Amino acid sequence: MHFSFVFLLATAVDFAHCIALPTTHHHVLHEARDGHSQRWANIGRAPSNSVLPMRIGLAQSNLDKAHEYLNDVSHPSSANYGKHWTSEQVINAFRPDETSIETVRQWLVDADIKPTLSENKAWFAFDATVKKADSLLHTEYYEYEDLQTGGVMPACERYHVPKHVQKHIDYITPGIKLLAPSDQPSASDGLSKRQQPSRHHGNRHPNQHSRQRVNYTVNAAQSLSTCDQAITPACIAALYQIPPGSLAHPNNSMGIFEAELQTWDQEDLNMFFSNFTSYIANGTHPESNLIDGGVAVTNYTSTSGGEAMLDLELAYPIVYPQTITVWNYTWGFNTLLDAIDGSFCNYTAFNETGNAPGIDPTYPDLIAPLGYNHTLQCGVYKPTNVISISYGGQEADVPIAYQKRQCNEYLKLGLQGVSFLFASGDSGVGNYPAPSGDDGPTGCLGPKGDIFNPTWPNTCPYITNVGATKVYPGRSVYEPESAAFDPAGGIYSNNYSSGGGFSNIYPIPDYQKCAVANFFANHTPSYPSYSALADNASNPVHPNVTLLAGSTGGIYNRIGRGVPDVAANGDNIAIYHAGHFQLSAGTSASAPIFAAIINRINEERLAANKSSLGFLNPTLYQHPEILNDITNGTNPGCGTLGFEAVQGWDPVTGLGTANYPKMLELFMSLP
Ligand SMILES: *[C@@H]1O[C@H](CO)[C@@H](O)[C@H](O)[C@H]1NC(C)=O
Ligand SMILES: *[C@@H]1O[C@H](CO)[C@@H](O)[C@H](O)[C@H]1NC(C)=O
Ligand SMILES: *[C@@H]1O[C@H](CO)[C@@H](O)[C@H](O)[C@H]1NC(C)=O
Ligand SMILES: *[C@@H]1O[C@H](CO)[C@@H](O)[C@H](O)[C@H]1NC(C)=O
Ligand SMILES: *[C@@H]1O[C@H](CO)[C@@H](O)[C@H](O)[C@H]1NC(C)=O
Ligand SMILES: *[C@@H]1O[C@H](CO)[C@@H](O)[C@H](O)[C@H]1NC(C)=O
Ligand SMILES: *[C@@H]1O[C@H](CO)[C@@H](O)[C@H](O)[C@H]1NC(C)=O
Ligand SMILES: *[C@@H]1O[C@H](CO)[C@@H](O)[C@H](O)[C@H]1NC(C)=O
Ligand SMILES: *[C@@H]1O[C@H](CO)[C@@H](O)[C@H](O)[C@H]1NC(C)=O
Ligand SMILES: *[C@@H]1O[C@H](CO)[C@@H](O)[C@H](O)[C@H]1NC(C)=O
Ligand SMILES: *[C@@H]1O[C@H](CO)[C@@H](O)[C@H](O)[C@H]1NC(C)=O
Ligand SMILES: CC(=O)N[C@H]1CO[C@H](CO)[C@@H](O)[C@@H]1O
Repeated sequence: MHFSFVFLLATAVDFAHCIALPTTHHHVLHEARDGHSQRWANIGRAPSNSVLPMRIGLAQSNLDKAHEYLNDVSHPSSANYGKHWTSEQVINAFRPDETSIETVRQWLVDADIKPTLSENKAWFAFDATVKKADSLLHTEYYEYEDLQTGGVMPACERYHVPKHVQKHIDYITPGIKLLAPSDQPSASDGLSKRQQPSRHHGNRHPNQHSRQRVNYTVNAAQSLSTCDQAITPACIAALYQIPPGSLAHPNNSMGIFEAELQTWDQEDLNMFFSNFTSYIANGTHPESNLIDGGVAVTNYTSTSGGEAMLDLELAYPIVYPQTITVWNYTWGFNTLLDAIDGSFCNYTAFNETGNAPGIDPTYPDLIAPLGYNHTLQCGVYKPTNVISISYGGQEADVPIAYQKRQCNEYLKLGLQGVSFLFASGDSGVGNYPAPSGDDGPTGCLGPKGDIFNPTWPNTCPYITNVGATKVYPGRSVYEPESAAFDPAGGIYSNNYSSGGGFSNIYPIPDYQKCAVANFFANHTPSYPSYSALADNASNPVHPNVTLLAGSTGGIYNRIGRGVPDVAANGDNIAIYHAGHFQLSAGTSASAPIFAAIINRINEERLAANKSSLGFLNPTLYQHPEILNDITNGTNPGCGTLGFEAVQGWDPVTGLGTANYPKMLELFMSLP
């Protein structure tokens, strides 16, 4: 168990001489929480003299231009295609402007607070007693106990800031967030493995009791005639026409993200290589970039992670002889982003914590028995050109400001030439029903539990999302695949269905407008819809879909960013894990497959002295002909069949699966 927050014992600034505070009518609501968490118990008012380490994140400048900047280096018809920025250029382009800094400083100084501005001018920090914070933000701080871990953290239901200050503030911590750091698939922490989530009740020891996947007997590892039963590396190479790799540029190791409790096992890898890919040397293993106490390798088979083994056994056959780098750390995407971009570290935090208390782990962790008791790692690694991530949660369970701040960071890394590929989710248009998911008995939203529930961070427009396809029994690798659906494939006996749908936060990005318009024009879903977006100012609660859907009875949004962008196989995947052959499933498989293909294309571009690809979507949507369109299947959820895979883009399989020769030809033709 570890806490994300502890009360400071230090003495606070002396507030004995407070001047009069602004009156309520000048204040406006900045953030409010939807009180549905069953995980946290309000255990009473926070003691008025305890000290809160307050952080005020300032609104960044030029964010309105950010999309344009990104497009300039990633749109195939731009003269600046591939001319990625340095991290210094990125920092300078977005630092908060002087007006924001001065307006917020003046507000605090008027309240008799002496704030410290962070080095990159992104944060004000100060210590305040609960009493002081209550009056500053016209709120009441309470203590909440995490019923799963026993951790206690302060938070409020809502807080207010002066009207003239509001637009200069991103968000304030501690604030409305009550997101636990260590229990994986809980929606209240927003992070779960896409493939076989298992519940780790607040400890750091492997405790996997996920559903055992189907065992599998290898009989013809190189044969393409059994790909309808088991997807082997040979099947994947045939499906996407990927030739054997031969290049290994020193700066093109493929990045894969693994969160806590995911170890890889050398003996498992050796057995897999020996049976399926004899061209990969026995003993081949990833390099580990250990973040904040992540631990590298184990040879103890029973604790190796299904997610890590799946990711590695899919990516190696495609990228070899290139290496793989595992970004290993305990929890949260922000810690990864901190480690590969030091400016993000300072941007989201100040001094020792670096991140949002309550959402991200706090380091040094002096409470957990095996906690990482050093400072947060900032900018210690250079990001890999490609990062594959098979973890996520639901958009409805993560505060809007937090999501947007993190989404901006994906944009900034895209500007620097990094491609992020995320698994789109395994529960179709909704979440899994409780208890597997944390969004109630249906896993869907609204008072009737019938509104589609898109995934996080997938709706962020600056990442590439990968949905899942499958080869149905009796079909061959030379026929088009279908959207993945497998009643036997989900966790806790739930159906497994490829994640897809529309954001309630982000509008449809430019690069996707035609594709989505075509989908609605030619294949209008039969369900009622609504057209609304949540934003911080008018609707500070996280996407309150009741409010968004209004009284239309609509169950999905017509004006939100569509997910996924592309697809790759994700059912009946042959792996070797925990000492035996198994079949695995999930968009967890799809992301590393597509990411490995992108890594191969980068390999060729680097060999030709070109840049890495960076943000992929503008090119993919401009050139759908480089993908195999998937037109069969649906992604059930929320008591419906979900959306349909149709001709052109759809919210089930996106633009389709990779056609490696066509992708290579197009991307090599770009500057
Ligand atoms: C969402 O909006 C509805 C309608 O305005 C309101 O009744 C409900 O309380 C809101 N939900 C939350 C959790 O704020
Ligand atoms: C931040 O850290 C510096 C040095 O470690 C210290 O002097 C300063 O008081 C800290 N500020 C806050 C707001 O914690
Ligand atoms: C798969 O095989 C292993 C080892 O032979 C065995 O322990 C496990 O129970 C089997 N699982 C199933 C679902 O048959
Ligand atoms: C790899 O990157 C390093 C530092 O970023 C650079 O100095 C080196 O020249 C690169 N290597 C090649 C072969 O491009
Ligand atoms: C990542 O680090 C954790 C400890 O934080 C360790 O248990 C796990 O084995 C590591 N995973 C990988 C893939 O190296
Ligand atoms: C891999 O090499 C190790 C040590 O050299 C050996 O013990 C093991 O049997 C080999 N594994 C396979 C699958 O060939
Ligand atoms: C397995 O790991 C232990 C330490 O964790 C080490 O002593 C042992 O030699 C390793 N075995 C193999 C086969 O690598
Ligand atoms: C982040 O801030 C810390 C402490 O203020 C500083 O030491 C470090 O250099 C900063 N890193 C970057 C990349 O700005
Ligand atoms: C950090 O943890 C290690 C191992 O658990 C322990 O030996 C060390 O004393 C700890 N250091 C601090 C400062 O707590
Ligand atoms: C799984 O999908 C089937 C349709 O194939 C449906 O009848 C069933 O209710 C679904 N089960 C769950 C738990 O959603
Ligand atoms: C199309 O998808 C359905 C399931 O939705 C499946 O039963 C059927 O076999 C698929 N057809 C082809 C040609 O793969
Ligand atoms: C079915 C099969 O080919 N199994 C082989 C997998 O690899 C191990 C190690 O090389 C062999 O012992 C098995 O025969």
